Amino acid sequence: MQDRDGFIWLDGQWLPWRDAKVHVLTHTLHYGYGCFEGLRAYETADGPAIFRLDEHLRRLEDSAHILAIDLPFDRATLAAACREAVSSNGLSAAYIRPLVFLGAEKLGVDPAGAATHVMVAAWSWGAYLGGKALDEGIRVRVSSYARHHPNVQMCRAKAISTYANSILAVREARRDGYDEALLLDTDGYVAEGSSENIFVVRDGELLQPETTSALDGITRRTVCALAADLGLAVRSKRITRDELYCADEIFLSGTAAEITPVVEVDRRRIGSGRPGALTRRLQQAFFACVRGELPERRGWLTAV
Ligand code: PPE
Repeated sequence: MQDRDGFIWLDGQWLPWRDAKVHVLTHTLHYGYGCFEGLRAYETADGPAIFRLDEHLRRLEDSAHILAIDLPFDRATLAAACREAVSSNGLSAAYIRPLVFLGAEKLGVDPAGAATHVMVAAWSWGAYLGGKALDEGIRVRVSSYARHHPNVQMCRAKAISTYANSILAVREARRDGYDEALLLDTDGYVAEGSSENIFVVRDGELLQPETTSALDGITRRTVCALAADLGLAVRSKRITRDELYCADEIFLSGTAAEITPVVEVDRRRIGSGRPGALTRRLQQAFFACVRGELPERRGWLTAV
């Protein structure tokens, strides 16, 4: 990632890509305390536009607030940095990464005295789970690791430290020949993928887990709204592992993963073993939406 041309925003300044560095004694590098966002800009008929920019920045503020970190920049400044990260790097479509971290002013677990820093970078990032994932679906395994209990790590914050758990899970899954991991909560109910929320379809009904141990995903909220547009209600409930096995359709939602069908869980075929009809409809609505083709949803796009 480091050896590229372009510009990265750090603490209010645009730096040449290769010069956007931190010291090895950076607090967040040692203890993982900080938070981030992931957004996408899509190509639309009116040029590149960022999808749900305001919602993502609001979640970044919420994440910082949960971690009791004072953000040194307001939403308008960060919004401008996100837009410019796309335009100044000449991107027509992009993944955008704002990150809040604590600096190298001091070490020791208590971060008092470490300054808060914010960076924003953008680059081109294709299909997150591989080229075929969106069309053909993926194979997942239920992880041997549980997702965080809300009193261990609060999952409403998109905190850097929650991702060590995601990394353990995804590495285990990939080593075992699967594409992605699904994590249960500490009570044994379905929580989320290592970096996606999950939806389940059974008998025409769209179900999702409650978000106690899962990120309150913005793509998840988008899916709920698009389902409502199609006349479908989404029900939030506790979902068990065997409900997954008996689902007609399963899909994952996330900014990076977009809408990825799941065709196998723990070596059990889901539905026909092909992406389901409802998954396809929601996928089509989603891509139409992010590309600005749904007039009633253009308000979710911010021109770059
Ligand atoms: N759960 C987790 C744990 C998660 O990381 C993400 C996003 C989601 C749910 C979906 O949230 P949303 O993007 O708001 O719909 N994961 C981000 C990080 C991916 C990465 O590898 O980095 C993302 O998709 O941007």
